[in-house]
Amino acid sequence: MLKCGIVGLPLCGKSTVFNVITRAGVEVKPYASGKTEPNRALVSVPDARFDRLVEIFEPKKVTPAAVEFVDLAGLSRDASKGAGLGNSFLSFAAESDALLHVVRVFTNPDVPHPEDTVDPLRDWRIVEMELIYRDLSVIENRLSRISAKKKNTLEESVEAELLKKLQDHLMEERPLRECLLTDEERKKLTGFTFLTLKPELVILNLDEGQRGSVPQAEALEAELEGKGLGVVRLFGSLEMDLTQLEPEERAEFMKELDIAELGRDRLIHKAYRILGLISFFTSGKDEVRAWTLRQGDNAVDAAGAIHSDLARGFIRAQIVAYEDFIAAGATLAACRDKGVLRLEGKEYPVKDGDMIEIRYNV
Ligand SMILES: Nc1nc2c(ncn2[C@@H]2O[C@H](COP(=O)(O)OP(=O)(O)OP(=O)(O)O)[C@@H](O)[C@H]2O)c(=O)[nH]1
Ligand SMILES: [Mg+2]
Repeated sequence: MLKCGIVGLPLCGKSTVFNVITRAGVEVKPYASGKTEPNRALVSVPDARFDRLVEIFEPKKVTPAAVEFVDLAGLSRDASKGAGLGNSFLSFAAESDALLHVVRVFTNPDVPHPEDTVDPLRDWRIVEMELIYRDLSVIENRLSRISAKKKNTLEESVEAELLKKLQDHLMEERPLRECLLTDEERKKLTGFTFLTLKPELVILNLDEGQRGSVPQAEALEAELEGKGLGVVRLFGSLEMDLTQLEPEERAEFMKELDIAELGRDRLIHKAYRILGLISFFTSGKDEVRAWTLRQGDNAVDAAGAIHSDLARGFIRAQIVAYEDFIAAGATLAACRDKGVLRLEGKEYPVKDGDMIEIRYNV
């Protein structure tokens, strides 16, 4: 299951954003000290194509694609040196596939700010530095373990060389995602769970009054754009209230407040995209299901996602793109007539929206 960890300074609105995304209704209050397990929830990825397939096949069972979101304790300045509650939660961030980084833009006099003033760019940098320091300490530990050995294998020497390159990069206060790495080097690093190598989506948490030009938000947006990081504006508190309403009531309320679309759907889509994920579908009378793969995965990976037997006994994959299926009249027979139903081999790179049936023999 793919995971998104929610990070940010204390009291920036992480649990609020978690509730917006998951509709879980977790209590919004300062993270209780002594709490050792984060809030977690599975979220179905909204997908109009999937909804359409359900209408067409009228299956007994429907299973949309899902991502797990994890609500962590706030990271204070010096968290990596043990300050605050957030440090012990860095391990949960490390096991995430991507980070959602919440930054406070709202000015609520009732909610104290750990740095006293509202300054999104500064706050984003503080947390980014904590992530960098944590990666540095992981590298230092590993390097000292390697150098403590009397004799190193060639593999260890190569690894130490690579880690030193990353260390130099981090020492310049730059995240690892900005470090040029070959595919081979990346492969060597898969055993590590570097935080600054993970895809990151920044969420600006605004008050509903903060519309149009918000100079403080723009300063951070400009910085992130330069770095190629995704950023989304969200009215955290307002959207959390909206999640409590019935759909009709919600629509009415949104009209009154002049809100065109829910930030929630936008956010989930963007999170899915920055994770580099794609969906493929299996569909029939029994079940319509959306499956998650990484961009670049092939037909055998798709088979393996469904069941290891299908990967082992893989013969061919029967594939039609969702758009072609709909255009052909939404039956496989019509797709066959039009020649848009194809048989593909193991190496076929699966595309977002492929409808797949695996032919196998075990
Ligand atoms: N006005 C306003 N208040 C907000 C907004 N988002 C969060 N708050 C308030 O800020 C306080 C903290 O919100 P949380 O979502 O608990 O923040 P958190 O980051 O999870 O806090 P910790 O887990 O303690 O680090 C609550 O009182 C929220 O009601 C917002 O968009 N606008
Ligand atoms: Mg919280």
